[in-house]
Amino acid sequence: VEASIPEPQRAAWTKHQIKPFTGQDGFENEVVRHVETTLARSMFNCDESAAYAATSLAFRDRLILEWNKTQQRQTFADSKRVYYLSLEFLMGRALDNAMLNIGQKDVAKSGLSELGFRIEDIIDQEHDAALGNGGLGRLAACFLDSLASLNYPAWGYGLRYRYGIFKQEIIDGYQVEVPDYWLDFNPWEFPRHDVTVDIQFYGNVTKSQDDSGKTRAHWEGGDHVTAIAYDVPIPGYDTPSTNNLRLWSSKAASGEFDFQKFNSGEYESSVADQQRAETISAVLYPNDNLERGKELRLKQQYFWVAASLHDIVRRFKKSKRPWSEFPDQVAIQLNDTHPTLAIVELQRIFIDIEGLAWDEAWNIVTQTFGYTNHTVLPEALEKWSVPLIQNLLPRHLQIIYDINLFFLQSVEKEHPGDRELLGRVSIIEESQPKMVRMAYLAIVGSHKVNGVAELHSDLIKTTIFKDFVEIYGPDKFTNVTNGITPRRWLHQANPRLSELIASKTGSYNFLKDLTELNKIELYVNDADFRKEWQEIKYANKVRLAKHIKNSTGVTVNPAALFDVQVKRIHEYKRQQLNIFGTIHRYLTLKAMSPEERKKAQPRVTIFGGKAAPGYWMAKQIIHLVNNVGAVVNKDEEIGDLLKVVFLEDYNVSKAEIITPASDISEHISTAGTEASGTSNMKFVLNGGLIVGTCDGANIEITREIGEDNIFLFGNLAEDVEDLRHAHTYGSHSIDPDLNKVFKAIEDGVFGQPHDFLALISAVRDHGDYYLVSDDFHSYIETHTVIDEAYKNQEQWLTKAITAVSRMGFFSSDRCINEYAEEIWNIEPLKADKPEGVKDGE
Ligand code: F55
Repeated sequence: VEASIPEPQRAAWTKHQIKPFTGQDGFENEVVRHVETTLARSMFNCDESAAYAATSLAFRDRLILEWNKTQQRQTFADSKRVYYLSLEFLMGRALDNAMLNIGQKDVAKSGLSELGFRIEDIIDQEHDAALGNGGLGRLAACFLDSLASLNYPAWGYGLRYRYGIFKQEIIDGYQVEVPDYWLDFNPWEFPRHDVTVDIQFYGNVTKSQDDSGKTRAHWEGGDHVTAIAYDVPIPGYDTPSTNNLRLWSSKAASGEFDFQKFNSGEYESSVADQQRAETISAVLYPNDNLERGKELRLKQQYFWVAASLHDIVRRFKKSKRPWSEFPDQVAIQLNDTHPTLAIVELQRIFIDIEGLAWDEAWNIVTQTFGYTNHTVLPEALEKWSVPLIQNLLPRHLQIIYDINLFFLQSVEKEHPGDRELLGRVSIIEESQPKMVRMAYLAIVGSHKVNGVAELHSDLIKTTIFKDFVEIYGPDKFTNVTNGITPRRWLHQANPRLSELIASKTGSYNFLKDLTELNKIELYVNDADFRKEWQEIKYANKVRLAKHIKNSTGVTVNPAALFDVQVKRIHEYKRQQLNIFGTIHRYLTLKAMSPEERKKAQPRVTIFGGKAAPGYWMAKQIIHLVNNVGAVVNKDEEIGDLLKVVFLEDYNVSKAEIITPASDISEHISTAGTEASGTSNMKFVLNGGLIVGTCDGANIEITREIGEDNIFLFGNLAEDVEDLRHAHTYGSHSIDPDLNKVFKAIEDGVFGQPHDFLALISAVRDHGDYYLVSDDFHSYIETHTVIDEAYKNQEQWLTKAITAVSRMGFFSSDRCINEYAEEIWNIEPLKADKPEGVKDGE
């Protein structure tokens, strides 16, 4: 490519090469230029939203220059790339992150100030990019940050939803969903109208024989939709490397057919076709940990997977290498089973389009893919009905059957006569209708399968994927414990703490090697350090208190213990345990004498999180929290001793305010149900302690920070099955303290009890699947221990500092390095330093 540009032209291009702005002056120059030309405004009508737009455009220009260089470098170096396929990227805001990663936030701050703006107000103008539900989507976003920061050649592939996760409003205590139209002004994406892929649906399959007598399948007819690429630059921290997130948008294929329709007066049906096509990328499905088998969702999956695969194959073909080298150039990671059709699509491209033999193709396919599992909950394991796939993707169904046939033949060979085993591991479930088990297809089509925390990885090996460990041996299954990016979750969310840590560790290098946090343990007894630490936590609580006041009207005392549970609302995450415990606290306070009350620890219990729109029980939990808040918060007898708030519309940018302000955060899932959790890591990294069950990454956090620095409670995963069995077949007695809570609810203390009866009967009458009663006593007791521990502020502070100093392991950088070594086999590709330039210059 490089050699094909003749010298004189090359010289002209080089002479006019665009240089990134430098210094405050250069930055201001760019802002004013964008205000006056790109936005066609002036200093007389530049409001905060225009200032945000111009600032973003100034930074976007810089990012795209580095993006170009990074992509050229990767192409010339011919290096292996990893492609992270995820239906969700929960990115949050981009401007603050871009400024910090490029190292120009100070410049922007003084520049904006000189132009008459406060940088915080400008940052606050940005609409979150909320293309995800929760942990799975946010993990993908943290991974992109780490991949770029560590200089790995990597692309993300996703869908450009017109509507991200809905905006949540709380009206009369109930959740109301409002559409999140976020694309009105999005300076962070580059439409690539020249990068398109034609995507086919429906139709039928015919067979033909080629000259050598081999049969070839042809997928013909059906509907066609066009995928258009939108690129989002992903800057690394303190490196010029800028990776790419490519999001696909759907639009009607502009074929002759439409044109004819249009001309023959069928204007309306031509517009309808267009709308049908655009529906594919219109909206993010708002369910977390639930799969509902809707055709549009399957269309989304295939549309995105097919566009991404064709893009990857097209890029590989430019290298003119033989197909056998495909896995040396390409690693593809499947974020859960949502992109599993990629396995089938690549096999189809190889055998139907490129003419490879089945075995040769399949060998390449399995070397290319890795699959990450994020859940053991049965209702979240994807299954697609055979008739649905047959209709939408007829050729893919044939290939799935062939994959299954060859797989079952190989199993039969190793385990002759074990028909039960064949039935259990078959990719096709023999139900009515038959179903395709996507996790099994993902396992069979990948060379590595990983869980996201140690307990979870052990559980998938011993429960849902046990037979596959038997078949493939244990080495195909591995663990990569999740991590979070310290750039966003410490440096950006908690700049003062980041600065304090830098002052003691000697630099900001801990943001690149988080294990350097251990250096602050030396200062755990340093009086000045401790004082400053405490002041920072207090300031963060004051900030959150203001947010609470503004958004809910409730006044909270920043000196109280802030107890936070923010995450998607789900019975397995047990917000109901928290609110029952909070009611118990209220009843206990009410029963106290004024003397006793004086000794009680003031507390603010903070909830936040969205319920899937169709998840009725989750919505009842939100309603109960709000009703309890309404009663407790106006009870003058209780005052500051207890406040209960539900924060509306929890999202990434709100998490950046909430996370640094917790004293305690709750990670209280029924043991064995939360695969990892990642907000647990964020809270501890910001100097908050955890109350949690022995579940997911809580266990590894405990191992790292020490059991004196975490409040664990409740039954263990290994006992859950027996307890559930006992509920169903033995006598099931409810914890007496919990019964008092139920009685108060039933007596109408928190409003009309009618709505809340289902929450009570789930525990009392329907087997208490999530073990709320079994863990209630231990939960209440642990909170009493927490109250006492918090009264000893000095000891509490020691715990918090010690915990932070030991959190190095939970960086997503560590996590990505493990994927790179164990699964992807890729190396970083650094930009060469210009000759004669030393580090630090
Ligand atoms: C979204 C859609 C479907 Cl169909 C299924 C699941 C989801 C989803 O959002 N899952 C999710 O967030 N899973 C979480 O992944 C995190 C990252 O690995 C884990 O920390 C967390 O335990 C797990 O629940």
